[in-house]
Amino acid sequence: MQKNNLSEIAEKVDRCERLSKEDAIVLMNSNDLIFVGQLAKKVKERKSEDRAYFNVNRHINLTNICISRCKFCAFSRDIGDPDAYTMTIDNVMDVVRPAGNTGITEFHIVSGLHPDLPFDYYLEVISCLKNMMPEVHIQAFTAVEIHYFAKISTLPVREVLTRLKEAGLGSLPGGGAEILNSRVREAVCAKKATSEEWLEVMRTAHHLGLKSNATMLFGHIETDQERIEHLLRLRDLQDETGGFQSFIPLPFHPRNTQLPDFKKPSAFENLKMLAVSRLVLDNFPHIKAFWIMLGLKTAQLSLLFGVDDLDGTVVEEKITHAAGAETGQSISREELLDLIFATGSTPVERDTLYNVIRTYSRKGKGAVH
Ligand code: V47
Repeated sequence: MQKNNLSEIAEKVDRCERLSKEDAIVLMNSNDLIFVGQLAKKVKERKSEDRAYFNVNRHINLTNICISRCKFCAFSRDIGDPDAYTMTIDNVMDVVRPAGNTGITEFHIVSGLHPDLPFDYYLEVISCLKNMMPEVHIQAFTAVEIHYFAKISTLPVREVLTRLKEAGLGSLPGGGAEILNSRVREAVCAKKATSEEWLEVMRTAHHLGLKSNATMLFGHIETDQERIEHLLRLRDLQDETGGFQSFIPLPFHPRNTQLPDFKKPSAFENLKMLAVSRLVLDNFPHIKAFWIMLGLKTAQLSLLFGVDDLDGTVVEEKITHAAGAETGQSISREELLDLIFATGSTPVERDTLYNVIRTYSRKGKGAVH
């Protein structure tokens, strides 16, 4: 029965036909990972041929103080906790200065919802970074943070985004989406933007010409049905705006969180989720593997399961490492290249907006234009 359904889905994929919610559930229920992966690979190749994108970026988390205290988060702290921190503008400049001659093309900034920092602080961070390194793209502030800035500044979301854009913001990261479902959000992250608010911030950003990513935090209290609904809500918004660049499924890391009894999703589950995402999100240009959360081995394999993008050199990562990630915090360009070549893919270094910086050939790993 399932085999029949799977072959019908395969025919749809061959005809470039959109998959339904029911199709997506059949895929989620299938244990035929290789079959599902092959389908996803076919779609990936249609979109990106044999390319595997990566970028040279640095993650920065301005503060871990957060009023939201989501149950899945091991990173957040209250004011006064011994390991609570907030970076001053000078701290931020000191951290990024050494990146100046590394060929970095992106700063990726995500932080807690601080109770006291004014909106002007965030504007200043962006404009100082832009002044210091004007050529580096700033991808900063999740839709949840933008929604929070609107609240603390009493400005409309549109105005918040406009001012950040004028200060030098280039695009929005995809975090804070978790599962776009009110049951799940009320249970695990009740104090922050709702699903509708998250989507509305993205809609507004896209209308202002800011591209963004979208994530999904999976492997906690959500059902398969809720995961699929999450994908479909993103697909609907993408039909409307076309502003999403990549989708990044994030496997839940339970250690040190308020949900410690969950197990980290297995490699099997991670690869299936990445493949199903590629198949359902037919209007998303890219599916990205965040190796920090998946582990390097699964991230590498994911290039054969629908993924066309690996994030990134990263340099320092706090959110997943607070929750027990066993990966390193950074990877060199050379290591990324080796890992991509081994899968038969062609590594393409990109900037944040997917402009090609360099295509690498197997031999000298030099530029091929
Ligand atoms: O929003 C928090 C998630 C996100 C845990 O846009 C957790 O290119 C797993 O959004 N286990 C932040 N995940 C990271 C993020 C991201 C990462 C890489 C690339 C991009 C992009 C975005 O991490 C949070 C939340 O959804 N998260 N705690 C945890 N214990």
